[in-house]
Amino acid sequence: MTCSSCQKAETSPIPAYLIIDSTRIVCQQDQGNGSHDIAGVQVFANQEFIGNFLFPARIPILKSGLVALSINPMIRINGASSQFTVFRTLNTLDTSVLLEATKETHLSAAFRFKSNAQIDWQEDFEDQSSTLVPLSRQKGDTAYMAQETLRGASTWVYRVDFEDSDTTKKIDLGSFRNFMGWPKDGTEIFLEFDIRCDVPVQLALRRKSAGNSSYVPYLLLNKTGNQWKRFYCNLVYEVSGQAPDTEFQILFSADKLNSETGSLGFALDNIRLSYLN
Ligand SMILES: [Ca+2]
Repeated sequence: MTCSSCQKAETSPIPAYLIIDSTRIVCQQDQGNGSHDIAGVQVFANQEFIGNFLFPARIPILKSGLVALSINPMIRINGASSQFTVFRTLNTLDTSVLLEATKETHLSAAFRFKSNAQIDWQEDFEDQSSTLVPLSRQKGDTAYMAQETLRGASTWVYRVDFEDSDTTKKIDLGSFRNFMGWPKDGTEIFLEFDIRCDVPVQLALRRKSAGNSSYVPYLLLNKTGNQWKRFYCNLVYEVSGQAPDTEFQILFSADKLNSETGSLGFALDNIRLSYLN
């Protein structure tokens, strides 16, 4: 006697498992540091698409023997797991591994920036200076370099504190530079940074071209409390299709309301802006 489900169980191929234990980013000078929050990988085995996997990932692959793997790093855009996308300014990792059915093969994945990756801005504040500058601030607001613990290590960060006062406090931190030459053809432009904030922080772009200037709110970052969080933003939507002479300034803005008491503020570290040329 046979039944289709039994037959299926008997003939189902048995996968090998790829386990990616760790990921890192290897940077050259002027590409920033290895800070990252790679959230998963896109995997191809012998040119066949296997899938997209969030970490921790135990990836079933129905192949055995020496298998060619191509692995793309993936990130969550705007902190949303629903926008899980390949971080295209980094190289695909091409490697070969020996796979055997039922067995686990472990891999440590190192990614590098593509040779045509342009890093327009990177800042880690380790020299205790910054090109991020307060554009508008009110009496009593302080913006300064401080040491904090991030990913278990002490590091210099850019910090803004609002002290108690009887007025609403507001600050706009801006990139000192107006960026020019960003691709307007739909190429992805990734801005990544670490942030810890007691107040919501508005990420925005100021666009300037031929005498016109506009303020474009991009993403409102919710309070993270005492936790540092790394964000990846794709600026393509506000850059694509703009006039060729458009300049962009990046702004981080925050308010402290009258009703909020105590020393509140936010801190930034490990900023990087990259795209493909
Ligand atoms: Ca730092």
